[in-house]
Amino acid sequence: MKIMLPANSKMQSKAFTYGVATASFQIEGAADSRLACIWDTFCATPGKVRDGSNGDQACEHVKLWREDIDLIESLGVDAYRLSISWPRVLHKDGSLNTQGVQFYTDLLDELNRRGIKPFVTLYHWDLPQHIEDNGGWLNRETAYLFADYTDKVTQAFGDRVYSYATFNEPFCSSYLGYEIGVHAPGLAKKSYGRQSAHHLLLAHGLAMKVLQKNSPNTENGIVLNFTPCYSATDSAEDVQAASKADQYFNQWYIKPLFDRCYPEIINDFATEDMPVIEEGDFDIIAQPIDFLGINFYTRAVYKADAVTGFSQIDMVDNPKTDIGWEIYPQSFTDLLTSLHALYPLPPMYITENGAAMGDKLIDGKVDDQDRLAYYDAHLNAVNNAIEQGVNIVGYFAWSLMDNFEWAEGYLKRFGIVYVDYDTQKRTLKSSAYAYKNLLANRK
Ligand code: IFM
Repeated sequence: MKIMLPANSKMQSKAFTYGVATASFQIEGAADSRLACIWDTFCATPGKVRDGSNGDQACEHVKLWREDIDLIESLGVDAYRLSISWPRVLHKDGSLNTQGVQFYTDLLDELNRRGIKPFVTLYHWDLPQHIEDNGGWLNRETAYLFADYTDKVTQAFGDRVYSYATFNEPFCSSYLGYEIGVHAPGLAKKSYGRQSAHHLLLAHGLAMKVLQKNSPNTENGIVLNFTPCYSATDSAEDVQAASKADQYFNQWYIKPLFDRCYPEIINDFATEDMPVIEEGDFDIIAQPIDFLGINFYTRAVYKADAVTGFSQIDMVDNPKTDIGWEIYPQSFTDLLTSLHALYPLPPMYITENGAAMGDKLIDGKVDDQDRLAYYDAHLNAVNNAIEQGVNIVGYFAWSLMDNFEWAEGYLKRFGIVYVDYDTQKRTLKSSAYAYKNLLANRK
């Protein structure tokens, strides 16, 4: 099977950027050459990660990065999206760790030498543990520490970077990490979710100001994840439930960037769950951005719930990926067109999209036709949005290679390249060959 896009698609042109994405904690390993982060602590807490694993080795990318760049180049991509490990590049006192910085400058230099654009995310969840010990994202001071970290690394990287994203998926850091505790740091309180979200967004705004000053020629923005919310029935109650879920899980993170306020659902909050918002915060948060990154995997369906307002229902009969996420590509198009209708958006990159599948390595091959079909359907869903006038300028497959999938450990494989964790051998899956073929045949 091939990935097929309409012949006249904008996505068949070389002006459209294609890439692959990874994140520091998920691939780097070499945990002993950096400070501890919240995910080291979370992994060391029994029962938090399904297979009891951690990021100590992961894909040993710190050791194997040259081979990994060969792999990236072999796919024929235009860009590589990676993240910087804050605890690798700064010491506890906030000064630069020159060894950690060197790792990234060598990597960035090599990408540039090969004509692969580096898309750098400054925060993909690996907060230094000593900062968490001081309150982490519940402490307003962390937003200022993030701006300082941004200042130092962007000066150190000079002109090596094509694009900076401040944050990857602040929803995951705040909701999963501080509100329901299934991600690091594993805290679970409603007010914590909203407060940490506010500080993450504040940190984004502060860092954008630093980027505008230090790195005015890179494309600077933020990466948000969206799980579009649908109502289980047409009843007014279910429609309202889906709208509330959408405000809570999705709009919460984008609306302040453009409208300088949180969605209406904030008025439903009990006083003790209200985040502390200081005067002027929304002006900081709503800095102009050069691009918006969109991460999409699945949708969610809601019905009204007398206690919680909305509750998700399982679409039992619909196809799912190996991580249990429904496969529903139409919702990707719906998401992109609805965001386009709601906000004055800058150009958008799809910064993550992909699927965990139950891959099998047989005779040195992984024939992941299921993932390939997912990519085909979702790339076409993006194309449909473009045809309806949405300004999407690039697409990154998540992920370059199998890696540490957070609370699932190594049990779920999202890569288009298979990783044998015992030998660290990388094997291109059928989806990687199909992606490569799509890219090679562009005009
Ligand atoms: O692996 C993650 C990634 O770190 C952030 N976005 C979702 C992916 C799949 O769960």
